[in-house]
Amino acid sequence: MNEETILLPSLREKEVELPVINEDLLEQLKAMMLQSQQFQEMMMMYKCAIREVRTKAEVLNDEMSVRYHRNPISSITSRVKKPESIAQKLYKKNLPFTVEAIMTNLSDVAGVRIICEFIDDIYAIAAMLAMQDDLRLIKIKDYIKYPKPNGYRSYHMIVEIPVFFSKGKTPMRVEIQIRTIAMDFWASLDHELKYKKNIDQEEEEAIAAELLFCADRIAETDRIMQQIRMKLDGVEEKKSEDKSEIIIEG
Ligand code: 0O2
Repeated sequence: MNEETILLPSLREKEVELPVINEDLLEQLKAMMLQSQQFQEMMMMYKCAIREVRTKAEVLNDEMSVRYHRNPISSITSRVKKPESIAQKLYKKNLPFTVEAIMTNLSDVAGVRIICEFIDDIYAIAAMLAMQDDLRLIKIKDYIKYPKPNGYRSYHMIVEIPVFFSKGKTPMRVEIQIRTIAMDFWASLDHELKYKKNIDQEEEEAIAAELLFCADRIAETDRIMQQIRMKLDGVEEKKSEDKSEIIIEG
């Protein structure tokens, strides 16, 4: 893995305040996007790219469930970014509000979230996806090895996947987030805090501190659960070895 593909924790400090788009302008942009045929087509293309990535993850899960008698993936969710979030991101990056700007510069319009039971499953799924030769790995952000200062943990991959449309093959970018059930549970509560309006700063800081405390406990629990999993796998392996050693006397 290239050094540059790992996001350095210092770059993720919360104090980096980004410009916030004015509500009226946001509504106008959203309406403009929704009326545009080109925008609708682009969103359809991203939805198709999501389907391709989901299928790849489902195939790996099916294969591993037959081979190892357990599902490494407990669930998969996906979404295309809302027009207002796309507009917000373009504005923050000082980019024009065009389909071309979106497709060239935004990597998370299509998002797939893969939820695993164990940390090792995250890395196994990520490696199995990365080695598929039709999938181009563009960027990795390992927020498990390098958690964000607020405690956020997840493994992010930006990939480019070819999708075959009537006009030909189009490479499409998809953001894949892979995390454990516990990390996902934490992230959904943290997400609520992020978007909570009318919360005073003192309370926000107190909740953020509690969330950070929980994130560390969750990481520790994930680690212990992984060790138990490995012990149980060891027991299973031993059992099947013992069975294969049975000598049938005639
Ligand atoms: P939403 O609503 O989930 O779409 P980039 O410009 O792409 O390099 P970006 O987008 O900040 O920078 O990339 P990063 O850090 O990989 O984050 C992308 C997504 O990860 C976010 O999308 C969230 O889904 C998730 N994420 C990142 N940090 C946090 C966090 O601290 N808490 C939670 N709950 N989720 C996080 P969006 O667009 O912010 O939101």
